Amino acid sequence: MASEEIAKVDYLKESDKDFDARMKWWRDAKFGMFIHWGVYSVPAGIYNGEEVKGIGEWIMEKGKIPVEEYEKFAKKFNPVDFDAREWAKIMKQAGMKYVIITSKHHDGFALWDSKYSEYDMVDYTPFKRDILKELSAACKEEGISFGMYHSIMDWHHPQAQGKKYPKYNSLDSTLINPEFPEYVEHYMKPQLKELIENYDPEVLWFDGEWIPAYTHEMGLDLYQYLRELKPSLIINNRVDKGRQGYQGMNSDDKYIGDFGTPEQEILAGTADVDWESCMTMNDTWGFKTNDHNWKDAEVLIFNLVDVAAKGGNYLLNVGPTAEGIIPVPSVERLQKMGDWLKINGEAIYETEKLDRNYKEGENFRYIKKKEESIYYVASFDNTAENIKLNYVKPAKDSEIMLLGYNKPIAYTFSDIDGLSIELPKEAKINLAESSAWVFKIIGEERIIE
Ligand code: FHN
Repeated sequence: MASEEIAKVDYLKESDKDFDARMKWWRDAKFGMFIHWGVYSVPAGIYNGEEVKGIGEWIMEKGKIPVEEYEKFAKKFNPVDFDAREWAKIMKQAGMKYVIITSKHHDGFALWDSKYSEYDMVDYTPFKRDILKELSAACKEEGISFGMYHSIMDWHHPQAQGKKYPKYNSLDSTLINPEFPEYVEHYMKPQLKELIENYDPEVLWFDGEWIPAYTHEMGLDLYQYLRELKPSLIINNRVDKGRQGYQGMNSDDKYIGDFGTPEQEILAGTADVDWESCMTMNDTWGFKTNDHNWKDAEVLIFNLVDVAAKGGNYLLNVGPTAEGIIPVPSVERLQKMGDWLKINGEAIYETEKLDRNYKEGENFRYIKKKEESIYYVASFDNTAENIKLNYVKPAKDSEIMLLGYNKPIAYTFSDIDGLSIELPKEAKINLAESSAWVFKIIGEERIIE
């Protein structure tokens, strides 16, 4: 091989060993923050005095707002209260280990200072600051891995689904802009290159891949291109065309992508591939003034535990306001999750699913510590006097602990009756607030044929 030819690595054929090494931090992290933030937070669900139905970041499409009209919102986007350090502290306190923020959503607006477009935070708005530069630096300071969501669909760019095509409805199967390959090669890929070079993301989270103009071949090419730019980069399955709708998993191994992306739902069971469930706290990704349908913190904690027991990651969304504030109801829920994780985080981080059973009935979830014979059982019904468990066997003479309670818990075990744990009354007092109690058991998984 000529010395000047560097051996090209084929990242589409990565070894399991290299893949596992690259995914390790992400698998251990378990819990991340999704941030949908952009021009759509300015109208915040309302256009011409009318409530526009649907998710807030789709207001341009759902409200049939012409590009020239929508650009006026960009001219008003001035998040004077944005404080990247404050956001990073909220993530840290919540126990979130990584963040995925929209660099560019379907509306085509860039949250960074792009040299390929004036339609960006620095050149187009009165704010004139590079959001991604400030947030990536703040996350690095807090030890939070930084990632970006990037839409393949673009309702602004004339070579994509923008101006030239007044009907930019991405769901219109006849809408294939003949110039889209130009957009991919001379706009999307250069913008992605500057994002990688300037903000050093650990994850790229693609979306909008469903448009007919985008092909499987483009997906394979884009994945290889990005891994060559940054070999350690982790890229979701929406870089390609294999996702099965909101269920989020690839329909076939031929499609590329490092993890599946169930959306607004959790897999019904476990999977043999990596996956991450992304969800909103209310009903919208981008901020909407009138969406107050917030999930309780108990539901969010249950989701986190359920996802971890099934071997996945949980990506929980916040939609900041046009002023740059993460809504108070979101912050309140994240604080409660962080408080729960301060006591029970060892049962979530650096864990994996059991070989056979991830749950028992509806109120118990089993989770195993990686590379250790430690099993956690999360109990969502703490009214009972004692708990019967069949899928874990304590090591002989070992102690069973209840996280957050300082005394060993009384139990009995037999090969016939399984494990029976008594719930101490004073524990109920100590942990009354907690929505999920976690028992820590040294032992082994008990397989019942
Ligand atoms: O169209 C997007 C939507 O705006 C949002 O970004 C979600 C969250 O990932 N993904 C797409 C809908 O499937």
